Order: sequence, then C-alpha cells, then structure tokens
Amino acid sequence: MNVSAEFVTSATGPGDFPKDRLPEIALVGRSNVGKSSLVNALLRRSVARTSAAPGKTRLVNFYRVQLNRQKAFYLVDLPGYGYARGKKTAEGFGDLVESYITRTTVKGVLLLIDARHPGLEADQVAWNWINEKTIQKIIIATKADKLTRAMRVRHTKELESLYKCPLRLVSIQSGEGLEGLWKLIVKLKNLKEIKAQ
Ligand SMILES: Nc1nc2c(ncn2[C@@H]2O[C@H](COP(=O)(O)OP(=O)(O)OP(=O)(O)O)[C@@H](O)[C@H]2O)c(=O)[nH]1
Ligand SMILES: [Mg+2]
Repeated sequence: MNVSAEFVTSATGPGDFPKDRLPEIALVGRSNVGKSSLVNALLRRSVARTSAAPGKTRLVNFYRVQLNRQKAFYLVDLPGYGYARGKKTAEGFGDLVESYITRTTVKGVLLLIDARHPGLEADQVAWNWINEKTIQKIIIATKADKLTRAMRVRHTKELESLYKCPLRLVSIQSGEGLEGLWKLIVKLKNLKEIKAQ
C-alpha cells in the first residue's frame, strides 16, 4: 500500500479545525498510551512528536493521508487524558477534545488502551463518553510487545468483555497488527461496517 501523508495543522480550538470536510479518524486514549507513536508507525515516518513522559501532545494534530489513489482523509492525533501537569489527579478529555469529537466529519474513533492495563477506570469513562456518539469505534490495545503469553490471553478476554466492539492488538516495536489496522481504517473512513472478530 502506498501511503502519502502530510502534517496539516495543530489546532488550539474549533476555529483551527480544517473546513474541507474530509473524513476524519481520531486517536483517543490516555496520555502515554502510544497515540502519536501509532500515527508515526502507520504513516511510516516521524511526523508526530512522541515522548516517554505523558502529556506530550497538547493540541489537535491533523495529518492528511492518501492511500494509493483513494480520496484523502485525516488521521487526528489528540491530547491524552488522565494526566495533568503538576497535579496528581486524573483529568478528563478537556474542552479541546470535547469540542473536537462532536464534529460531524469524525467517521471513526480508535480508543487506544495499554494492553498491559485493560481495566483502567479512566478508559472506561472515556469509552462511555465516546459511546454516546453513533460512529464506529475500535479498541486498539497498544504495546502488545510488552505482554507475556499468559497476559495476552487474559487481557484480550478482559478487553472483549469490557468493550463489546472490534479489538486489535498492535505494537510499534514488532509491527504486529499495523497492516490489519490499516484495513480497518480504510473501512472506517468509507463508513463500512466493522464486525468484531
Ligand atoms: N514498547 C512499546 N512502547 C511503545 C509502543 N507505542 C508507544 N510506545 C512508547 O510509549 C511512550 C509514549 O508514546 P506516545 O506516542 O508519545 O504517547 P501518546 O499517547 O501520544 O501520549 P500523549 O501525547 O502524552 O497523550 C513512548 O516512549 C513510546 O516509545 C509500543 O507499541 N511498544
Ligand atoms: Mg501524543
């Protein structure tokens, strides 16, 4: 698959969001779960800034993507939740992400969850919130390379029972799941139904 991509804008508010109405696929998840890393892995270049410390992405970053000669769409990398600089308390989505996610051009949401920690409350709260939207959602369990075999089985089961929707394990280290995720993203942006495996 031929992937071409370019960074378009870092939005600080709704006024900065693109107005061309291309479909958008958003990456949502806790700070440090690996959203920006996954953008880079999918786009096969270092366009998004990543960090070992949480709270790196602060704005809504739009990447315009074209696959082969198909119609372009945006991959949208969002700031994470669950992290507040200088504070120990968990933080919700925040106004910026809330104003973003209600856009009608958002055709699908990838909720990223650290595969090592399937049951976190913050992720379930986020899930309940995005679930109010009638768009398609997929759970992406990240950092699959860090799982032992036993954890892989147990955590997959736990995620399946908590989140009744399509689930994929990915790793930017091993490349696991990336090809399959591309196929799902193409379906999402084209509004094709995705069934749980
Ligand atoms: N081992 C491993 N590490 C990963 C993987 N994906 C991301 N990471 C690491 O996780 C850390 C956080 O990655 P980011 O992509 O910056 O996380 P983020 O979700 O964008 O975080 P915020 O911007 O703070 O919301 C970095 O140190 C990455 O190298 C993975 O698949 N495997
Ligand atoms: Mg980030």
